[in-house]
Amino acid sequence: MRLYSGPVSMFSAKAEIAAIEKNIDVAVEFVPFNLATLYAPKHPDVERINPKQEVPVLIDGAVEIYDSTQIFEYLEDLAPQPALWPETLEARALARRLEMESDEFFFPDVIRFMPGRGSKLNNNEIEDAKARLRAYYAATNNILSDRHYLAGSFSYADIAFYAAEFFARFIGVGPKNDLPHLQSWRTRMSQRASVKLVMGKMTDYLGSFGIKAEL
Ligand SMILES: N[C@@H](CCC(=O)N[C@@H](CS)C(=O)NCC(=O)O)C(=O)O
Repeated sequence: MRLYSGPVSMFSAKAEIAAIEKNIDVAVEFVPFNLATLYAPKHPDVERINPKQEVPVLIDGAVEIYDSTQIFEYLEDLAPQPALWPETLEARALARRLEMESDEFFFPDVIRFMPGRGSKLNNNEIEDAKARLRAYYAATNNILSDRHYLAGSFSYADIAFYAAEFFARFIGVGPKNDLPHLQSWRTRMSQRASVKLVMGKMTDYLGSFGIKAEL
């Protein structure tokens, strides 16, 4: 199995963490990337397989897929144990909802603050995005007030939000230190071997450019 990834691709990190959690051997290959020109030139396999020309892209024999959430589903079908969607219908629905919201609602606001992008926002847009992020952190802290993981058992929802929140923190729009359940959850997550390995690589990469990131 080959996973095309990028050294600061949080979507690819999601896929790699999930594969490790499932004890699936995966060869991770970084596509051309640098902090100035980003993802250029495109890797030929990424160009061929993903019409959006984004990583992650996964090849497993005849299977060629892209998109971190699609990859989650494939890994779950391939290696059902340990299960990374919760057991009950309700908890599974919640995990899927939170996984989607992290990718499609939370992260797009985070990425607005990437250096080079923020300058395109006017003051109102910046304040609105910051308010949405604060609300998201508070809501997540509430969810975690009676459980160790977002949908009860450790799931893809946790992997997705950890990767996105890591990104938010290193670009300076992470949560304040007044959300204890969120903080405990992060500590719990950062102690997982999969997270240490994958996010540790990203931390080292960023550190080599003087950018401080922390698990
Ligand atoms: N919805 C996609 C998003 C993937 C995505 O945005 N990938 C970024 C890197 S994290 C990318 O490859 N961008 C290519 C580009 O900016 O040219 C997923 O979940 O995999």
